[in-house]
Amino acid sequence: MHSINAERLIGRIRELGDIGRDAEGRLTRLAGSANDKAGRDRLVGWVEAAGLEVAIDRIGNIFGIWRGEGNAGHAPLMLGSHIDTVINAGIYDGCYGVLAALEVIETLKDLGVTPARPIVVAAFTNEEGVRFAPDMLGSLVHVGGLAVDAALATIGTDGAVLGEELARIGYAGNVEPGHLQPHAYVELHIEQGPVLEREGTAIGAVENLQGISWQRVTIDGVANHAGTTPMAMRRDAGLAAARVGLFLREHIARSNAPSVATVGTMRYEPDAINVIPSRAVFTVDLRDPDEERLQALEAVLADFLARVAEEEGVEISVERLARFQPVVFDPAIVAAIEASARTRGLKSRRMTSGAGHDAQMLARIAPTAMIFVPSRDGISHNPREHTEPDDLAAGANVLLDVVERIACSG
Ligand code: HGY
Ligand code: MN
Ligand code: MN
Repeated sequence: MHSINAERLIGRIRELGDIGRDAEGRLTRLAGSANDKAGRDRLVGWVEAAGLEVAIDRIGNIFGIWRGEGNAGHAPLMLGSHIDTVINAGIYDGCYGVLAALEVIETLKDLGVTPARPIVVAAFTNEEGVRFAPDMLGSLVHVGGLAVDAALATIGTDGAVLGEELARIGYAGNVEPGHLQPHAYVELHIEQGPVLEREGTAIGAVENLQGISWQRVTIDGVANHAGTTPMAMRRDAGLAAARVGLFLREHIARSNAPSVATVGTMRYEPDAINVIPSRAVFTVDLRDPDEERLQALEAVLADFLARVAEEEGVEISVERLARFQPVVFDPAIVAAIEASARTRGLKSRRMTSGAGHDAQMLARIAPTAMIFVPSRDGISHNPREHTEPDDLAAGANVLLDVVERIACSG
């Protein structure tokens, strides 16, 4: 059994994790930002130093390609994830998968292995979707789920245009998206949830990933005086908005389903302490592993919004931001992950991914699966995000085994 260079991997995760911190030390590398550029530049430096061919496509996806001798005619095995982050992020989400993929390639090169097919490390643009919706945008374009010109025209939460931002940071590549059609795709990622740690399990063999529905809701009421307006006479957009999050939590609690709902952003206008809000703009993130249940939850939300509009005397409009169906991963790759864990004496379990990942898109065009490692306290999208070095190394070694089985067995 071969092993990756854990010190090199963890050193790079920490170095990349220091790129894009503000004066308070908060890490934020939103897609297309100057901080995103700084992270991208550091990654490209490592990829070039590893002797890989670098390709940047028109949506800014970064590919490090190891062609090897005599295997150019074969479809590549693709590895990867993303290096953009949420706001005030941890250092492992996405970055671990990209750097471990690079580490696996460098380990195989150091061993003098000649793979039977090219191996590619990908860093997809805007996986997080915090500034530009939808999330997984770069991989969605890569698999043909969204036309690149439409993606480049996406307007961010700050009014910026994605294509202009990519050009500004020097990552508006010239390669047509989808130029590399993978033989298979494997993504290593932190679990970002509590299951593996709670069970003392080192490796998650991810067999499916839940569906995602993102909507932006705008509620228009009437601004009025907070002191003089009787409660029964208000058309309070803020109150109407507040009812939505509460309703979703109570509905899901009653339904006893594994669905989750999150109101993650909320903006009031005029946003003044003594003015009844005339407008509320917020987002709703719904997820469920079952497509029918997710559709039913979307319908329940739509009915509730109609009821709130009636009861509160407000106008409500909804804009769809993202909608991805649940995906099932490739059983053979999942089995290869479990076989590697067994050989290495690591406990593993099959599981569903609660988070969205680029693998959700790649599964549309190639056999795909994911490997998870434990997250301390199940925390992610939070600076407290942490995975123990031994767990990081174990996950990367399992990725190495799966890569050797798929791409080096001839
Ligand atoms: O939203 C997600 O699940 C991912 O972090 N983009
Ligand atoms: Mn991620
Ligand atoms: Mn994330």
